[in-house]
Amino acid sequence: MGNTIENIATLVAAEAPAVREDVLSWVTEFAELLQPDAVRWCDGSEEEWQELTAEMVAAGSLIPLNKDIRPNSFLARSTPDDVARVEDRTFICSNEAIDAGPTNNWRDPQEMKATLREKFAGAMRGRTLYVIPFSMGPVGGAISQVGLQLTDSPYAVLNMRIMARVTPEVYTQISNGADWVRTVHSVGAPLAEGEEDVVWPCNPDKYIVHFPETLEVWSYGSGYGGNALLSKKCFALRLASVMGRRDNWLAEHMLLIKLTNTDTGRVFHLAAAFPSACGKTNLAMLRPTIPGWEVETLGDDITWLRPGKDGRLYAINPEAGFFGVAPGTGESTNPTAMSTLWGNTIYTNVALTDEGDVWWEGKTDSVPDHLIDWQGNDWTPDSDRPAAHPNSRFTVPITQTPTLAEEWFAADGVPIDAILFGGRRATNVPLVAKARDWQHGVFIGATISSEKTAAQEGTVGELRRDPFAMLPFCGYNMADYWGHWLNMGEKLGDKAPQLFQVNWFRKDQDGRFLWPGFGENSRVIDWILRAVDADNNGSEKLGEPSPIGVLPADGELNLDGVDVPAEDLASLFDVDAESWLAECDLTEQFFAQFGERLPAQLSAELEALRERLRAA
Ligand code: OXD
Ligand code: MN
Repeated sequence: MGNTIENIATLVAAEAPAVREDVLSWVTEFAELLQPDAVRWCDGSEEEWQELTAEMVAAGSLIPLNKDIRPNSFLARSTPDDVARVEDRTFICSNEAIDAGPTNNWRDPQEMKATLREKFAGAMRGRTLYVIPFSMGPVGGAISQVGLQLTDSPYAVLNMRIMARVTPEVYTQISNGADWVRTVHSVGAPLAEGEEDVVWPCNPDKYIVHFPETLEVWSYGSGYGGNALLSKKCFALRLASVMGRRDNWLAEHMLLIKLTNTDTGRVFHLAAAFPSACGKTNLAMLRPTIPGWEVETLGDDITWLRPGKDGRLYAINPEAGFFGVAPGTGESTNPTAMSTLWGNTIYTNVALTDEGDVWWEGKTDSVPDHLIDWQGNDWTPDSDRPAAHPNSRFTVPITQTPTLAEEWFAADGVPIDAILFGGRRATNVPLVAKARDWQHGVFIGATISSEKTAAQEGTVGELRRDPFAMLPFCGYNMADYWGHWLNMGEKLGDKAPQLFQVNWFRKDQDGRFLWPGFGENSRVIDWILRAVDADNNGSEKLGEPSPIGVLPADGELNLDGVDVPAEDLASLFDVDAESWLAECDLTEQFFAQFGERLPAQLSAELEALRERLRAA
């Protein structure tokens, strides 16, 4: 069975739009290897969405939700072995191991390609190969990039249509000479003649592979999230970080928001890096509890930043949708997200209600009496397992966000005033600190960490390092990445945004959070932006120096209407020299693994910090 090489080439060419020769030969080469039964050049149209959702519903792979409650929305259920990104199966295959660095899994690119060619051989038998043309950022924008994804997963096609700008204009852009990124994905589940498909095809053997020198992603075996929607973590972070270093820009794991001071009309833009599961989506949809600020959403996960003609740093959210974690998103914690999810949404691994709506832990305060859980089984509040998988997701167009800033559509992005680095720290790190300068800010970003919880491997309380929240997402040697940040700062000079460290998660000795978080974080952002404004307009500077950065001076943080006892406030900003010095020793050990690649400026920052702490 299967197609012969000759008729596969015909199959590829038959419906092909007008594309450049290198596109046609790339698709043909992979089609010959993957041996699909059919080839479909996607265009991201409404008809395509209707057709594919109908096919998937008929096959049992999507469950349509109640149209009166969630119009044009569907539920997908994965298999229990395909529910998250697989970091131990994620590889950076640079020519030299040192260029992937000690924090990435490295394999020789030629050997990896040989292994994957074997996996890919015939992997799409009985399936359709879809070609997805997508733009990251507005098509043709100054910071945007385009790519193609080959996939045998209609689920990936539908999700990509939400997460990226899928449009035939990309074919035209490529034909007009645009560089493009090559990404290939197969679930690794070929069908024999007459074999019936399963609801969620995938393969126990998974490979998420990046070739940074040739800007390619080859992904095999998984249909889930970042493993399969290659525009997201694979392209927009791992490959884009490499492209950014080459071409003088930055690809970051950051949310992006616009803030308007409603008294002065002044507008600010802020990007913020937080490790996964630190409430980025909540901050992207912040509802301030203090008057004076309007917050609008630009992005919740990834930000690309590039110096503009005026020398300032401009940013876009390259994505077009949210792939958000459902559990914990609810009316009380994030009403904006809940309104965003009114329809046109794909849910994966959440629970189904008897009315044909979705539910997950934290969605509502009351728990339904009966549900079908994420694995398709009956569920009641007495069941001893969660109804939705902890990493269950919604995929929703960003344009449905009630708080979306109109600048999300701006081709050339928004100028950035401040960048925040946050971890989840129970100890040491204060609620907010302003970096002394860019180099100190890079040191802060490089040392982002969280204490391990019982849910992670290792000793509880031990620091899990996640520099710039990029540990799983940096496509090259992390030390070179820090060097690139230092260079960018030099280039930006006095036009560089200000850098800050924040920590919403500090606890007292009994494990109680010292800061209420959520909307109250607007108080911290308020201080940050007033500090930035004061620096920019030459008025009296805010804050007072401490060994670890500039802290709000007494009375500067707006605490009107929030009950934070004086002792808690003192603890939130306490800088204990002894425990910081102990942490410096851990930082030294952490830095040591990067050997000679570690920029000298970061060792100098560590020494300077130690000196300031000893003098305190
Ligand atoms: C994500 C992550 O899914 O950071 O966005 O893990
Ligand atoms: Mn993320």
